Amino acid sequence: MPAITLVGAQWGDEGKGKATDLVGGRVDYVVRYQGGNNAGHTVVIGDQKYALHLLPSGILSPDVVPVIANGVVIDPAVLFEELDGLVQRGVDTSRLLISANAHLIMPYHRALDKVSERFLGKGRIGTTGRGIGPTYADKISRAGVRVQDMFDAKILRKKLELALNDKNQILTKVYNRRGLDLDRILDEYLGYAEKLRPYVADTSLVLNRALDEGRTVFLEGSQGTLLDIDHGTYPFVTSSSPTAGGACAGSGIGPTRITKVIGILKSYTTRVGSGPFPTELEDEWGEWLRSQGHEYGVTTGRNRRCGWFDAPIARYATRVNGITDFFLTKLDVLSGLERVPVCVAYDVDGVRHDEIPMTQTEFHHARPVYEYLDGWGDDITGARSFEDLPKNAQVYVRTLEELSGAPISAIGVGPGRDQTLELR
Ligand code: 2SA
Ligand code: GDP
Ligand code: MG
Repeated sequence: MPAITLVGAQWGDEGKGKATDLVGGRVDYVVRYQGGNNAGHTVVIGDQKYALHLLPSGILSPDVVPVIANGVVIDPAVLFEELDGLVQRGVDTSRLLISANAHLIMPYHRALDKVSERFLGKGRIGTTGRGIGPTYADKISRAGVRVQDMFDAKILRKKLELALNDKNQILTKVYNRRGLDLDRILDEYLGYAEKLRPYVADTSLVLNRALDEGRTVFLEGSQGTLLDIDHGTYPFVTSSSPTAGGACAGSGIGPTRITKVIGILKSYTTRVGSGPFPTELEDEWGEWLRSQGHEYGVTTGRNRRCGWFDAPIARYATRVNGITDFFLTKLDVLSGLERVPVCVAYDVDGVRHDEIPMTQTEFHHARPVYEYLDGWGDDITGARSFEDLPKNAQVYVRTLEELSGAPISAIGVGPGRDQTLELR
């Protein structure tokens, strides 16, 4: 059986958590392959709402093996807090597997993330402050600390000594902050080691064996395509590869095993943090979308920036991820509009661009070219098939499908598990 990848097609918060939870009943493994507790995935089951930051959304499905793979960065304190919270709510978390190669977020990563953002002032990225960027920076510069390092006190001490030599200099000399104490960090992380040990596995081996045995592996992306370190709106991106290519490196599964790439696409656009956003609405319509769609950060509670649907972005996501199917979410949020603007291209300094322009400067200058579709007044949260949707909503979906370049195979009309229309 195949591996399936799910990616966010915009700037994150498209509804990936709900989509993953929906397939949870049909797959055997759900794998996080990048990012860390910067993610905020919401799953609503009946009257219960779960906000997951680090754990794969599949943890809520009793027959799924949830996996935190090598490409993820782990803050152990957050991991145990999230696990304990679920256990208290009666969720069985014992099946979780964690890669020995995943990197650890250390206290100095969190400190550096926060202090460097403050230092950047208006030029800040708008990170979640969880230490994600500094942890990946250490990984790439080969100075990171991995899960397996926690099981050898000598190695952990040595790695921490090396790291703190450098980080404490930066914290004290560059940012005028207090340095961090090695023994305190060592004690704290050695304390986590024994709690973590039962979960640790060679996850790449486990997943490949599972595929050999005909099981289905679902690779759950966090954040989104435009936040990708390579393909996103750099430098206003996260420090990992949420795009479909990242799923292979982040999990140790070869690309030939992935047969389907599902793009999660919101019926309009949102973004958290700084950076270009051509369809952003800084007027009452932006506020309308925010309140209708409850667009507030799941991790930080920040207001999400809101705008109309942007087709060049959806096309770009189709291209860089090789999307085979879209799951269109939050269609219900647009109910009540007389007409719905859709950005079909950009005007960049007087020149029409049908695709995302090549350079950052051009993208910063991009102004949306809108076409207007007729809206629908009816509440659609009770619709259970495509035919239940008002005609104008059907036209909206078909237009987005055509503009985005891949078939829409499911539509979300509410946050609940049952509020989904399957098209094929
Ligand atoms: P970071 O912390 O280094 O990954 O931040 C870098 C950029 O990536 C953005 N980012 C996100 N964008 C949308 N949603 C995210 N998760 C949370 C959510 C966000 C929240 O689901 O609501 O609660 O604020 C997420 N995580 C990272 C971030 O805004 C920066 O632009
Ligand atoms: P993720 O980061 O992509 O998992 O998305 P978030 O959980 O950050 O944000 C998506 C929000 O939209 C969550 O509050 C979901 O419960 C909610 N949601 C998902 N799909 C739908 C939908 O089709 N309609 C509505 N109204 N809400 C949805
Ligand atoms: Mg989110």
